Amino acid sequence: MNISIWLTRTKIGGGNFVKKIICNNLGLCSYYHSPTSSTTLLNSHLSNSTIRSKDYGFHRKGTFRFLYSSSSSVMFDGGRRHNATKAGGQLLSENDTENIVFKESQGEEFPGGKIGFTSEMNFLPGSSEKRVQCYRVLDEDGYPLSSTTMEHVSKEVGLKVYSGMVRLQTMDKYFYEAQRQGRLSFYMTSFGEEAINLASAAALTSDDLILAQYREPGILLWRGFTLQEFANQCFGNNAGHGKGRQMPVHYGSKNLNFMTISSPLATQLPQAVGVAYSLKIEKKDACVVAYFGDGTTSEGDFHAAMNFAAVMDAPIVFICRNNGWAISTPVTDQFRSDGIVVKGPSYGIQSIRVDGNDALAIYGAVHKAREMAINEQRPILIEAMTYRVGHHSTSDDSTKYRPIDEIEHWKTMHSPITRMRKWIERKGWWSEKHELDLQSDLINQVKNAIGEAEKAVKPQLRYLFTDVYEDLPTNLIEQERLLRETVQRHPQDFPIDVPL
Ligand SMILES: Cc1ncc(C[n+]2csc(CCOP(=O)(O)OP(=O)(O)O)c2C)c(N)n1
Ligand SMILES: [Mg+2]
Repeated sequence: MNISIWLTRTKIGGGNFVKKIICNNLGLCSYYHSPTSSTTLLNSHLSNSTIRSKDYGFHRKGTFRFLYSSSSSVMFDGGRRHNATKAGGQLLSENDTENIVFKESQGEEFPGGKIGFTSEMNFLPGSSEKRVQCYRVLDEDGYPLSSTTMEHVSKEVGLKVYSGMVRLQTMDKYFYEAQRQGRLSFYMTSFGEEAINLASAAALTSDDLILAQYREPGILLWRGFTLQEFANQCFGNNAGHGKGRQMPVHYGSKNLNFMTISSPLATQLPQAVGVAYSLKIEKKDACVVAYFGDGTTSEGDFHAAMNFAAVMDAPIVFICRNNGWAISTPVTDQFRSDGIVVKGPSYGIQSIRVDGNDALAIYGAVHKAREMAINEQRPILIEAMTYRVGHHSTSDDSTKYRPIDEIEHWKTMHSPITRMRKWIERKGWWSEKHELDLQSDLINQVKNAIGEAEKAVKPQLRYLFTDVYEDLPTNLIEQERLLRETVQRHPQDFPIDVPL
């Protein structure tokens, strides 16, 4: 039996790389390694007895095994006899086997590609005990990890990301309070998820189109949506872009390439792929970025979007904010997989898990993902691990279904804002004085915006029916007539500040 095995370029310890291993059914096994050319060639002995072996993986020193044709075990006995170790006496590590691509003479050209056969009945495991690790740049104290690869962050970007996070937090705090005082009908905060918001926005260009869920207003903030515009939308006044036709926090901005939020979960995802496909057709130097929560991945639209993006090679970056909760449903009741990141490869999508409370990790991963999506014309999935520190919305009290200690722990020990502040302070870019000035300035700006939005005139009743059709269809003309009649009959049931 002739078998060729290619091992892709893989770090195998000691700074050396295995680039290629070729195995033939020879009686001898020889092995050599060249650190300078980064090439390793292995001619290995393949014995029938070892093909039948059920003992997969590594065992004693000097022997290593590979999975063959997805299930049979092929043992390359590079043991003591043949001295099958790398330069420096190291054995190939278990990780090396993960990158092996097998090609063999047996098998069938099924539609979609050649598949080898096995005599063993093996079911693929549903999940792995070893969870996918999280890419991180800064530790909890804002120190870069010693071995981390980090995208360069300029002082300007670093400070803009940090002050944007504080701006978002301050806006959330005051808008939330305004809702508690009965001045706003509804609100949703992004507490704890400020880094995902601002650092991902910073890694994009303004040409990249955003289709978000609802906990990502920081992207708009980054792009220049003003506090007044946020307040106008939330108060549903005449100056708001939606003229009061949407619930608060359903922002949108054509100028800023930010598609208006819609409440039904995951509906933005297949749409986002369609938009990405249009960018591809037009050969634009831009991608689409679609945001969504962990709970949203249970919707069919998420899966449709992933597959659609993969087969169309659409330039899109999917960013899942895994904050642990979908209102009161914990992730443990949401899926049995190791989160979201593992779902990507099953659709053929390159994926990464990132520490969502580390602004620099998010910045680096999104920057790279954007580059790959555009240059290689393909979708990328990012799972950003975080925690929803606030209640789901103002209609929720999360202390009813999760311990207050847990919330406090994430709020105090894993704050993305504190972590970023420590980093910029250590760089000498930020001080206590800067912080105090920023805070007081922001508080004034937010309070003013709320005051102005509250005073502004409400949209006229007729706007309920405009802006969709050029000529109003007869059913809507009829609905408007009925509405006006009803308001006249029951004026006490309608807000007095809405001009008829
Ligand atoms: C199709 C659909 N089903 C249910 C809801 C009600 N709903 C609104 S938000 C939400 C939870 C979503 O959780 P997740 O996607 O994790 O986002 P998070 O709120 O945690 O940011 C649910 C179930 C909805 N809006 N749309
Ligand atoms: Mg969630």
